[in-house]
Amino acid sequence: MLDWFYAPMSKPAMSHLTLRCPGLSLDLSQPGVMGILNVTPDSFSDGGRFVPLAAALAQARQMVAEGAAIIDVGGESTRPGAAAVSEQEELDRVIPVIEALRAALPVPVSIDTSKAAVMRAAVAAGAGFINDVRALREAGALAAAAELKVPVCLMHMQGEPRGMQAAPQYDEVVTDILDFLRERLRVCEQAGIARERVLLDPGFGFGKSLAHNLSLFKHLHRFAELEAPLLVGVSRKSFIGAVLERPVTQRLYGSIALAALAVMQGAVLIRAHDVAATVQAVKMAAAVRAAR
Ligand code: YH5
Repeated sequence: MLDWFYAPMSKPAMSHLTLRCPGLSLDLSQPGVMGILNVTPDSFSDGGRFVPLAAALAQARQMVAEGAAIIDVGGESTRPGAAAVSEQEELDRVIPVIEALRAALPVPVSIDTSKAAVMRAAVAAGAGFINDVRALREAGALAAAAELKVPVCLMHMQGEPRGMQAAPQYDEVVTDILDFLRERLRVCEQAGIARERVLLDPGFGFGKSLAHNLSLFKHLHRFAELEAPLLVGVSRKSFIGAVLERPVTQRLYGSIALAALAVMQGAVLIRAHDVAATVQAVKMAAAVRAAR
C-alpha cells in the first residue's frame, strides 16, 4: 500500500540525472521547479500583464531568484475552454520573450508549444527544452523535436482544450495514461529522439474529471515503471479548487500540498506559478524521500 513511500530514488539512474539543454544543463538529481511564464493576453493568472517584454523578464528573473531551475514560456492558452491560437500569433508572443530570457537568465528556457514551427523558432531564439501538452502529435512536431535535439516533455491530454472537460472517459485512468505515454515514448524513440532526452507528464486537468485527477495523483508512483523523469503540473488547477472550494486566487496551499506529494511519489520537475513556496515544499519532500 505504501510501497512508493518507502522507495526513495527507486531508479539509481535518477540520483544523477542531468538533462543536457544547449549551452546549459538542467540538474535533476534533486527535484526542481519549472516556473510558469504565461505570455497569453487572456492568461487567467496574470491578466496578460506579462506580454510586455520588461514585465516578462522581471517575472522570470524573480522566479529564478526564488529558485526556479527552468522557465516555461507559453503563448497558447491551454486551459479548459481556451480557443486555438494561430502560429503567427504564438510566434509573436513567445520569440521576443525567449530571446530576452536567453540573454538574461542562468537557467534553461522551455517552450510550451505543440506547433513544429514554434518549436524550431523558439530553439533558434535560445530555448533549450520543449514542453508539449500534445506529446508531439501535431504535424511535423516529432520530426522537429528529433532534429532540434533538446529535451522534450510529453504530456497526456484527452481531447483538445476547447471541449476536453465536457465528458472525459477512461477504461481505467492510470493504465490508460500509462499506455498512452508508453506508446508516445516508443514513437519518439523510432523517430530518433534519444530516450535520455524525454520526460513524461500525466497531464493533470487535461481531459480529466475530479475523480480521474485524484486517482491519477494517488497512483503517480506507478509512472516510475516507464523509466523516464516525471514532470507534474498542478499549480492552481481547477481540481484543487473543486476539493477546497476556492477560486484560482486561493489555491496556493492546495498546490503546495500536491507539489510535496508529487515529489514523494517520484516527480523530479514541478511546474508552478508560485516558485518560492514550491521550491521549499519540493526541497522538504525531497529530503524526506531521500532519507533512509
Ligand atoms: C502541465 O500540467 N499545464 S497550462 C488551468 C488552471 C491553472 C493552471 C483554472 N501546461 C501543464 O497551467 N505543461 C499547462 O486553473 C503544462 N504539464 C505540462 N507539462 C494549464 C495550466 C492551468 C490551467
